[in-house]
Amino acid sequence: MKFGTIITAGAMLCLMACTPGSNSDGIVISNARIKTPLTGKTTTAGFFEITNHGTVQDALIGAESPIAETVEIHLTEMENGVMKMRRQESVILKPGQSLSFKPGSYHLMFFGTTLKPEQHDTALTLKFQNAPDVTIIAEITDGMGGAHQGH
Ligand SMILES: [Cu+2]
Repeated sequence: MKFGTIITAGAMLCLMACTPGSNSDGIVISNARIKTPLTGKTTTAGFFEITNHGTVQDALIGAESPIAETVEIHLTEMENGVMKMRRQESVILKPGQSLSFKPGSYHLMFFGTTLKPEQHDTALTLKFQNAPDVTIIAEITDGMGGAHQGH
């Protein structure tokens, strides 16, 4: 019984730890996904989780992907009761800090997006102030409901 439990926990850990991309500086990115652009639109949003397992502060300073002409870092905030988003030059990652890029918070914005028919994933490269780039595979999905109204 106990053995089975341990195996299950190990398998779950693997699901979370074996797919993410990471670099030698201990920045780990997981659960990357990009919204399928709405029909006729070329702008969309992308999300992921990021953790700085390293011992020094770093910062996310940009992103790129073969599916988009440009990718920006955005932050959605409430301002006088209205949701607004602002482009961010960088996002600080303190040692040990985890950040969730998600609807209504930090997110990536893809402009000039073109997908091949039936394309289900794409490379996504994240750039850092100090650490080397990290390239991961992001899933392209529409199952994120209302993630980024206004685009
Ligand atoms: Cu945005």
